[in-house]
Amino acid sequence: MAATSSRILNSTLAKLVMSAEEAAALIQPGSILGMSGFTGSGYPKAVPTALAERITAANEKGQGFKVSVFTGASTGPELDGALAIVDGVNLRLPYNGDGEMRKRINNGDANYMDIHLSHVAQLVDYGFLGKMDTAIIEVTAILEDGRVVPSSSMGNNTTWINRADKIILEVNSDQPLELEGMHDVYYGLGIPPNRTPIPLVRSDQRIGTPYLKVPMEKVIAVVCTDIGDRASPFKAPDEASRKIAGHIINFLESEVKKGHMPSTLFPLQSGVGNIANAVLFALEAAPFEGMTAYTEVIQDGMVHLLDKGKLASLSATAFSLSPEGIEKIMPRIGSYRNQIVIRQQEISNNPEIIRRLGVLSMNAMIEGDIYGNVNSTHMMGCSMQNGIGGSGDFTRNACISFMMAPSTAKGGAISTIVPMVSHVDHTEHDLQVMVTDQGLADLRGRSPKQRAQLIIENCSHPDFRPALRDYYNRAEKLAPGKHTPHLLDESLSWHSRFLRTGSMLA
Ligand code: 0RQ
Repeated sequence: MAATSSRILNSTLAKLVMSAEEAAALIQPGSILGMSGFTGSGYPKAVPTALAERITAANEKGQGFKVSVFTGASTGPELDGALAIVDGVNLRLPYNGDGEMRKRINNGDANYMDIHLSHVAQLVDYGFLGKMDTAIIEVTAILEDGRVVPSSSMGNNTTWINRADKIILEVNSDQPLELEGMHDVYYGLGIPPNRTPIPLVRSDQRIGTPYLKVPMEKVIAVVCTDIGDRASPFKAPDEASRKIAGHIINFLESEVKKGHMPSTLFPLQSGVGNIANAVLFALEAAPFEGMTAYTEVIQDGMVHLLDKGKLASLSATAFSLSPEGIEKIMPRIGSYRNQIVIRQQEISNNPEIIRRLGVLSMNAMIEGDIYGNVNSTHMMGCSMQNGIGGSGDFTRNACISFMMAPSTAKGGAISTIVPMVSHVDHTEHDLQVMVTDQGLADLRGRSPKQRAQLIIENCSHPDFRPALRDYYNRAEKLAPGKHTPHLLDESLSWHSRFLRTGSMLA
């Protein structure tokens, strides 16, 4: 007998409560599954794990069983990890941070489509990615009238619920009931030619309803669980991250002095990881008050700024807290209800809104080149790290977009500033500022050659700077075109040297 939950108040849906194994038995091989989840929060846990067991049993009998998995962004070990280990994934999109899944993607066993987070819902809405069979959505509670309280992320839930033939709800009693009222679910997005402007003109504005509308006739199972979200441990900012944060704060101060923006700044977007958190913590001591955020994920640093009274409001599509953050913040999450809005990612990452609000975007890169092209996703041009995520949505459309990295990686063997990036996610046309621990290059209003000199002098590590200067000077003399001078036989030689010798140093 499956466990029931006091969180399922609707009598029709309460009758559909079953075990995760029974629900997983309703999923057919070859299905396209739309799952909730974004940066390790709000993803279904019990059903994907049970599905992985079912896939194992099918494989043992020699019956091939794979599914395609669409999510909001990264999930956790019970979903991506479990399905990857049993080799159960045909196509995965749009973003992954799980190590087991990464292995299958990079050894060629799983197909992975790395796409802008703002594109996912519309590609499914347009019907370009095939028919979605089943949506598996984690929720906090089901109200008496059937309205559903979303969980710790929104991601693509509205689209999956609309587009899938069948729906499985996972009601997670680990999610605080106080999440009720924090979400803003917008149902006004149509598809062309009937789209109208999204009426959001302030980052803290609410334009929808706090609840998910779930057509009851499509629900085939309700599963109860109490498994907690994956939480990534928080690393205290290292020296490089602190220096990067310092350069950005100085730059923002000078932008305010020049009158380019008010002292509240424009709404902030901050990516994931160590550097992003370091910038957020550094903003505490910076002379900006009443800041706002229009971003994707709520890391510990964002909530810290709210607590310190520096940040007035925060709009995102998901929480992505450390274990300590979950312990400290989730029990009193209700007290943030007037300051935090959780939106679907079609809105949080929407180019129209990002451009309208004049967002300041700050994202980490793997490497950048002397002309300002950026690689956010690929190691040595071939292996997928995580994915582009929302970095492209924000970098292309922000008022000022920052790309940040330590100037070296792998203990100094790799320069993150290279002659030519080994994969391009963000082009020289997209970003305005490149920053490393060495310094900041303001690329606005500069030609490629001016950018190259700035990036080499301000951002590259002194161990690699002479070689970059040498490359650039020779390219300027010898390249057939002088607009973006390159030596094509040599431009990727730094990467091939690393692959051959373990170091980019000559
Ligand atoms: O490898 O773990 O084996 O040591 O790359 O590097 O320095 O720990 O950086 O965790 O902040 O991730 C760009 C990947 C940075 C991330 C990226 C190696 C390095 C290490 C990780 P090890 P760090 P972070 C909002 C925005 C795209 C999505 C995005 C990312 C590993 O920020 O996925 O921005 N961004 N979304 O040693 C080879 C180089 C290297 C390198 C670092 N140049 N060459 N290896 N490494 N630089 C959120 C969402 O969209 C959901």
